[in-house]
Amino acid sequence: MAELLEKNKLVNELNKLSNKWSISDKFLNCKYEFKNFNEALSFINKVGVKCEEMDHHPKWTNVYNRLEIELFTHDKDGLTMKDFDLAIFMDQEFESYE
Ligand code: H2B
Repeated sequence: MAELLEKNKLVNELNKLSNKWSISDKFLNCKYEFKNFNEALSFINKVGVKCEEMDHHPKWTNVYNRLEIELFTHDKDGLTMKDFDLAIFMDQEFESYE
């Protein structure tokens, strides 16, 4: 089971992500913007498969071409490497939508 990350480790991991990510309270947040709804939906479907494989599920809100994501490890009530591993995967996937 992934462990809660300490403050200095959080900053270190955040620096590895695109600048679309930020940490607020105990959540890792991101806003992606796509060309249109279809692209956003395609991203959600692709990343959704990975989430299921990882057994780690985001809270996300889609409005047309925008996708707001909140990552958090419920079992630990905070952020763990699972959140950052998923965030890196999302950033890599997003590159093909830019
Ligand atoms: N997703 C997220 N984001 N955090 C969790 O702690 C979590 C999850 N736990 N998906 C998983 C499912 C857990 O409830 C199951 C039983 O493995």
